[in-house]
Amino acid sequence: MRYAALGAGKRVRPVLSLAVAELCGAPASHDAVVDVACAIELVHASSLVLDDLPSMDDAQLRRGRPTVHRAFGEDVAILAAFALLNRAFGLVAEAGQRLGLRRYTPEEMIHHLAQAVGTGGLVGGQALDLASSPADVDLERLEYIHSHKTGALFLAAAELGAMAADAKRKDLDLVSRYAKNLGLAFQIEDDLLDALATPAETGKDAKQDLGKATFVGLLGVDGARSLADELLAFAIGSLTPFGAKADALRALAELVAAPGRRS
Ligand code: GRG
Repeated sequence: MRYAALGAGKRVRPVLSLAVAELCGAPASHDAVVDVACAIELVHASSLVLDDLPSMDDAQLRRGRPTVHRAFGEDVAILAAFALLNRAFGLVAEAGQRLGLRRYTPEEMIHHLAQAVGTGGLVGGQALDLASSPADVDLERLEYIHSHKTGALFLAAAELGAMAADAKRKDLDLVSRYAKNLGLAFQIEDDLLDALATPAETGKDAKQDLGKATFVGLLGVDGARSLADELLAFAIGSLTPFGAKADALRALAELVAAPGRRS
């Protein structure tokens, strides 16, 4: 579990949670707010372990070192993934109680996380991805797959960050719109990296997406970049009502755009 959770990842999702919590008025250093952000990262770590399994992507390398099943065996990898997921739900339940919010209950926070993980989120996106051969996948289906497989956890990161700050419902809606667009743009940048970067740069297997439908495969490098730009512009547009208070989220969108901008 520690190997899966503490490797050299970018921590984009918990940073998103913390930046949203801060924007909505909670100190990002508050223990319970940090726990909520960590729960999001634990779900992400769990999803990477499962995604890498031989029956899924059969990946050898993750975060610059052997994948969990290669280091510890497939049996341990599966157990670690379940345990990380359980710990995530436990953390949200405990943090939700400690926060004692006015607008949201711990059950509501747990429900949002469950939505993100289940058939309407990561599991659903992954299942459709596994069931699709590249020839069946048009842009609409690809967007569906990745707004679930990748986007749903970005959405939950923002929602739970806002809830942890007891945000007004209208602010929750605005940051949700930001996060949905950011999540899909992040996936497109990930496709660009898979196509353009080396394993030394990504810490992952070379051309892991070969033989799969991707945004780069469907739109080409330039088309994928312009779709990512469009989504990031929508994301940033949702932040207008917050003014300068949302600068950290604007900076995060710029960071997400950076890796796929190589020639
Ligand atoms: C039950 C949690 C659970 C999942 C089951 C396996 C699965 C369903 C879904 C796979 C979801 C997945 C791994 C999507 C890929 C998302 C993605 C772009 C991962 C790379 O994220 P980065 O770049 O990785 O943030 P680091 O290593 O930086 O954290």
